Amino acid sequence: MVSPGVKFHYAGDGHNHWHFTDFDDYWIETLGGTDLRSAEKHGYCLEDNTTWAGLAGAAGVPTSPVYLGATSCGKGLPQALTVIEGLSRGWGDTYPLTLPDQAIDVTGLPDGRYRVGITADALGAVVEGDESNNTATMEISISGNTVTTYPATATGGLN
Ligand SMILES: [Ca+2]
Ligand SMILES: [Ca+2]
Ligand SMILES: [Cu+2]
Repeated sequence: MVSPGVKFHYAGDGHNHWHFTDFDDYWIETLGGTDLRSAEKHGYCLEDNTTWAGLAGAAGVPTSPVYLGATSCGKGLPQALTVIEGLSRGWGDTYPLTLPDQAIDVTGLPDGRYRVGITADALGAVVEGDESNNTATMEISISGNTVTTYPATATGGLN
């Protein structure tokens, strides 16, 4: 499907490659749904680095990665006129916690139970076959410097 609203920007802040702009939005909220804090990172160099078992072997799911950050995303090419990056069906792009800029600052939030959520394509640039499955949430509890996670209550993804 064609998505003319999709934008990319060159991230020179140590990434030195092109990011898919506003790919997602993620936040922490009260269990009653009141937003507390939002994330800062919304742009990514997308790559296929994680298989999703639920679609393994399904039609249109490549058995090996198609898009890899090392060979796509226009690394070191701020003047590029064409950039190819993406996520294949059945693949995800997992970000280890060591990658910078992903944190949600919870300074000042009291110990307790909260919900974290993420919405893919929150601004609606990507035209999808199903626009209703883009949000996932899970509950956590914060106690001092310890965060405990509880099973996810929804599934999500761009498709
Ligand atoms: Ca969409
Ligand atoms: Ca979707
Ligand atoms: Cu990057």
